Amino acid sequence: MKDHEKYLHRCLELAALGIGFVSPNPMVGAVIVHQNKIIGEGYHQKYGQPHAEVNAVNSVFLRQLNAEELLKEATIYVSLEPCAHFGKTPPCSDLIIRHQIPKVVVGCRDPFVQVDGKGIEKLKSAGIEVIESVLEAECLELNKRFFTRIQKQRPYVILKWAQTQDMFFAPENGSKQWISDAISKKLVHHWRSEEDAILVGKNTAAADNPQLNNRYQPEAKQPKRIVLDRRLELSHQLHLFDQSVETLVFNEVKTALEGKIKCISLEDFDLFLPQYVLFQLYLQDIQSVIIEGGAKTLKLFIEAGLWDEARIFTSKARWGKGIKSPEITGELKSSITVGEDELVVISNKKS
Ligand code: AOF
Ligand code: ZN
Repeated sequence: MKDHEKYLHRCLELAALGIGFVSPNPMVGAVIVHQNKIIGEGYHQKYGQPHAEVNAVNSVFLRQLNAEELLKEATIYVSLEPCAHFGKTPPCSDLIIRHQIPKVVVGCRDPFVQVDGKGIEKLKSAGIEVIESVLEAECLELNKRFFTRIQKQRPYVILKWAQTQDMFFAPENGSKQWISDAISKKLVHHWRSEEDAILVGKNTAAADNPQLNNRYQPEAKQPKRIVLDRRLELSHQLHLFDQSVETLVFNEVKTALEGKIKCISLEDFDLFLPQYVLFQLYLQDIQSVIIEGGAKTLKLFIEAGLWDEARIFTSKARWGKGIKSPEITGELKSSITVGEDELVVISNKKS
């Protein structure tokens, strides 16, 4: 069992390299082992491109002269159930069967309707030994965005904000004032490349004129921008509308917008129902979203219980006045020091 866990850990490490590039697919890693030695490995690198198992099998052929023979005595470890369907690529379960790999160790099942146990069934029907649920909790955690999208028909929602020691979020006069440490800022930018989209409300867009990109790693994947602007009152001179990435504007006006700026209509009765907004993002294949403010927008999602994770930076500053930061309760996931700040991550077990 210990060996199974060791190789599955490697699968998880490999899988995680796909973060930001494979959405709305899951991150998947695969390792092929022959007589206790890794003879091949691979991961799903980019949406639409080969799956982890394909890359792992190909790597055996690149590294080993007698690949075909070795595979017949090998075990393939995969962090997610091998697929059973013809999607953008042929089924991975067929690939395993074709190469007569006799044993498959799987981290967790794939809930995608076209797979959902069918990959494992296919393997077993071909006489292949399948061991399931090794490091299952870790595999589920790795693909929390993918599972949320499939099981809840909405993106994984991450709330993010910074607050002062005395729980203030922004100055009362609506001006922009940086709260968190410079290192926290770099971390936030890094997070932006890990998720599909960043959402802000109208007031934050107008007051802060945010770029919502990862400026520290310009070569990294940049997230889509989402803004809630019911009456389309925001100036198009704002950074948000610079056409550098796809930008979705939720509004009631229903005018056609240009280029990469897209309009998503709200009916009067919809207001900014968080459910509606998230379902529209789901329809756009957005698998995860960071909600970066302001207080009103964050509260909307908190009150609806529609969030999965909150990442809150608390600085050492005390303001004594200002706009109060949102109140939130959930399960403490972690608490670390980032520069001068305290970063607390809370997860919502009830969402
Ligand atoms: C695997 N291994 O590495 C991944 C899997 O459109 P396609 O062909 O890329 O298929 C996408 C679906 O395949 C995706 O929704 C998920 O169910 C599964 N992803 N499966 O065997 C992999 N990335
Ligand atoms: Zn596959």
